[in-house]
Amino acid sequence: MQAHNGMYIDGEWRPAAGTETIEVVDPATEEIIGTVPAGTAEDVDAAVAAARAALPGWAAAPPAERAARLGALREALAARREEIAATVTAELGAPLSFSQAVHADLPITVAGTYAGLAAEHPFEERLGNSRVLHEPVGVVGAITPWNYPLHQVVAKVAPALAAGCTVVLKPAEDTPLVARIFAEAVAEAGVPAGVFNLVTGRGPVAGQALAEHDGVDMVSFTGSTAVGRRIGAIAGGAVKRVALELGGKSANVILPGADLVKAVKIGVGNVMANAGQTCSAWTRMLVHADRYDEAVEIAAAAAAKYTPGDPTDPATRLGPVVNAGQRERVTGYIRTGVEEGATLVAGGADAPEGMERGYYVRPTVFAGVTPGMTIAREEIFGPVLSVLRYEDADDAARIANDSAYGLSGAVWAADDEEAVAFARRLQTGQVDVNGGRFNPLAPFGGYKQSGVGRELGPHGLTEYLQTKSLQF
Ligand code: TXE
Repeated sequence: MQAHNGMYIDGEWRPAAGTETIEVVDPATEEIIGTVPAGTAEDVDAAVAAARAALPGWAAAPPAERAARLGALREALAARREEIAATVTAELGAPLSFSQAVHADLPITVAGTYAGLAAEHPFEERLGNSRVLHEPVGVVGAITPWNYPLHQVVAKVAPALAAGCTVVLKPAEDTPLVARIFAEAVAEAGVPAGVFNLVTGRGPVAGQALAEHDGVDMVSFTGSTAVGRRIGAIAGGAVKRVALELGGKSANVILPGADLVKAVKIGVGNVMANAGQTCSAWTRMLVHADRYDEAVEIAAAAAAKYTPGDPTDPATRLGPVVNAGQRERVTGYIRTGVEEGATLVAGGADAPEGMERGYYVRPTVFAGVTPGMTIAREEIFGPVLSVLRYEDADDAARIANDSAYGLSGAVWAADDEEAVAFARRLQTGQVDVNGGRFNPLAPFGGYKQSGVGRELGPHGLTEYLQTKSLQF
């Protein structure tokens, strides 16, 4: 049990202003594994003041110096890989193998990309008789969710620091322990005091105080669309920069010429990863009517292999969901799917056999899902796949785009050219083509209600810059 009472402000761990705490629960055992302070507006004030004071020095630091600090941060995180993985497994419930390969290694990679980009980015350009300067936006308030707790932090803090901004981070209530490890790594990397500050706390208290703070020039938020709307309204009212990465209901479109077995199996794996708690998950699988029954059979068999288990066991591929509320939400959607007439072909709302403790949900696949059903429209954020039928390519494009969201997706076809032609029709921020590999430099973000702005790579860096032109 780790009992912490500090916030990382101005380069040191300071006691919180108040005495309230947040309990961190292991979702596999339901045991309390730690406590962190529930920050108040007073803590946010102190952190923002530190970030403002550090801003001129950091903004003026040569890009090579910022790059060196980010390189050191990458190394500090890499040195703590196993601690990061074990911590994310304990507070989120992600299987250890996934925590190592994704929750630890992905942010380490992303920090490395920004060490490179900080040095290489064209912070100045010439345009006719003008010199255009790309300057840091200022103090950034970063508010992050629990689903990829370190990645979401690094995907905001690394580009902000590369751009010359300073940051106050408010991580999610469920997963603050890995954020503390991140703060320690920042300190080890020699990032100057005040450039990065951490305030743990509750969304409506510390999060809201941060978003509303006059000393914050930009809010970068990842989380639910409901809270994203509020943050957007606050930022709009104050005319401050905002970046929002919100929910998704992405389509995995399997065109008739595709390798069906591969497309379906990878599609199921995509939804089961992280117990379905991935904003970009391909939760709607679209299959041509002629191959629909075959696809459903493959999907059901593939899902059944994701036996829920102890996330600390290296063989486990499906852990619990993050908390009791999330389990209620996910099983509620499964019940709604059944009530609205979809057919359960794998899993269901009952607790998995033999798992008395822990917030486990069975790997679930629905067939006979039509585009109007709740499970085809709302983000479930659990290990639940809906398989939908289409008649032809126009029908597939219409169903795929019939969503308030537009974050991600996939297209499988006989060849890349056909898949790309179809991908052009999708209203979504990214599309995997025939099982494409993840690229940490590629922009990530949403069309429609999935958000505003892009993360990762040079596009992610640009979000934290504002532009000044000098005419000669
Ligand atoms: O998110 P919240 P929750 C979706 C997913 C999930 C649902 C609820 O569908 O089931 O959202 O998750 C902070 N002012 N996603 O309730 O509340 C909060 O403290 C300022 C999608 O956990 O949006 C946390 O740090 N901040 C998603 C962060 O916002 C506030 C990832 C996100 O929490 C606040 C997570 C307020 N008034 C959930 N209220 C994705 N896009 O990946 C809360 N927060």
